[in-house]
Amino acid sequence: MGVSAPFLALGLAAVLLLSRQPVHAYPEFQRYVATHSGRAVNCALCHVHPDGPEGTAPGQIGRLTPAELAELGRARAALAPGGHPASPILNAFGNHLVEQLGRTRLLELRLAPDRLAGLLPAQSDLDDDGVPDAVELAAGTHPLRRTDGPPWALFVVNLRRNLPQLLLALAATGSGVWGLSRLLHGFAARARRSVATPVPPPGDRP
Ligand SMILES: [Ca+2]
Repeated sequence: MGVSAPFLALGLAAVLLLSRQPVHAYPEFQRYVATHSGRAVNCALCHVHPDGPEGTAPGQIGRLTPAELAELGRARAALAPGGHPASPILNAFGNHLVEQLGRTRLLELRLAPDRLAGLLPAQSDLDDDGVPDAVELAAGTHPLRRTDGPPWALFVVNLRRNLPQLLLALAATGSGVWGLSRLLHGFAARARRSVATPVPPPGDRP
């Protein structure tokens, strides 16, 4: 069944309206994460530049080449999930959000930023530090920095990942300590025997 002309025009108008709106960050998410995590969170959570998309610094709108502006336009048209956006003003996490949710849903979520983390794939872990993106978002840590994460979660993850090496090191250390103690014990026993049976002077020997 074909799409009627009025609906097509309405959809096109909606796309144009969304794609022509002023370019700016979505500070509602940043404010929510900062407030509820107690951590300082800037625009670098989702954008290339920590001051956001507007300006002439690298990663901001004023510095984009014509090809990058065209890529930006394609990314901004990714209204539905799965659009494979590659916005030059967003980092990998920002593009991941658009990929997973679509811009329409993200715009809606500005009114309920507390729901964003819960809508991300549970297993998604862009920096492969073992802490899912959703957990990092809720904790206010950066989903693209392996060394930045909830301390206890990172400790548990690293403990699990390095447990075999840790057990080997403990076994090697225990074995070394046991061997050294046996060696010292042998020296001590030999010294005691020497004291118990003193060597007679040369003139007293048979
Ligand atoms: Ca992570």
